[in-house]
Amino acid sequence: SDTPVNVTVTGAAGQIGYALLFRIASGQLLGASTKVKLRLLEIPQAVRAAEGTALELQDGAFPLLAGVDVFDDPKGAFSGANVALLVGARPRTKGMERGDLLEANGGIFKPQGEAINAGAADDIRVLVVGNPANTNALIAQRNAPDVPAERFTAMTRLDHNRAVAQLSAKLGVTAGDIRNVTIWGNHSATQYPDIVHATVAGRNAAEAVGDQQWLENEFIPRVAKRGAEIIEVRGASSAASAASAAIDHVYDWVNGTREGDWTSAAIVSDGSYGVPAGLISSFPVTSSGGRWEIVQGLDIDAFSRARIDASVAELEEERSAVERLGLI
Ligand code: NAX
Repeated sequence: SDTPVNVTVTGAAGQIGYALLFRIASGQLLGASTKVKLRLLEIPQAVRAAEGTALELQDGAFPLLAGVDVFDDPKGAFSGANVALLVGARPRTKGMERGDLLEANGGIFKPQGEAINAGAADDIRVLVVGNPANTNALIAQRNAPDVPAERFTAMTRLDHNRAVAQLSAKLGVTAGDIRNVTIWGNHSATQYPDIVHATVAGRNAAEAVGDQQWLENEFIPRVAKRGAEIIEVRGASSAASAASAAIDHVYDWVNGTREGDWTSAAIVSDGSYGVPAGLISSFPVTSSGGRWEIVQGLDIDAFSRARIDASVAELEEERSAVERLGLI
């Protein structure tokens, strides 16, 4: 269509932002026939750097890019937003307790939720990337009471893609041959990457691997701790892969998941699989008609149940902590 879609990106001057913005501008977020207008939000100290990125975006001469505006206030940045990618967050610094981290991020995601509530477009879709992503998404969602809760999501697609990649490497196939992998729970070290229902070329993947030791002692911890591995090897945290996963998440949300497959996204729980309603937790999901749906009816074995429960318990603790802080 000729009307551009307004895409707001926070943390635009950061390293994920740098990788993400060029892929959005090239049409990979929404498809090759949708014009986009970028609205970049940064803190005042980083606005100049964001403006530099805006100059580079202009120099890309992207046919679908209808404009780039830079903001230092959430109200302006989210005004008219159709898609919002919340990447900027307060990182955990040395000696910081989890409560301090949640409080500092509450100072970011509460006003951003309020600004989305006040001024975003009716079809707003929000993806939170900035950590702790699930609980930051919960804070934003609960501060946007006029927006349907289902429009707030948090990113576990990078974890999902990492799981697919590890499994495909183990089986000597390409990522596209793997289906029905799930990340459950929190985007944290407690997440549960689940291949019980995964298939490779139509065959059960766990059976094809045939090695429960590998699954428990290599696959699960490697996926859950992949972020630390990247930092150790690259000398900086995941950026392009995180941007790529954010693109995948929004693209699938808008355009649908492929037939016979599902993906993973942290969405507001409706109580499915015993995950308390209202928590933003990762599930196996399909998308069609622009809506996520939780895949129903999967058998959950005892091993999976314990892993899911542990990660969900962590999310409940985080929710209690932000309740105590008055953030939700
Ligand atoms: P950077 O530190 O490079 O960039 C963050 C940017 O956010 C900075 O430019 C900062 O000025 C900006 N910012 C801070 N507060 C802001 C606010 N209130 N409004 C607007 N902008 C603000 O971090 P980067 O590597 O880009 O990572 C961004 C976030 O993604 C981090 O929280 C990180 O932990 C998280 N990640 C989440 C992942 C996921 O799978 N969900 C994976 C990758 C990544 O680790």
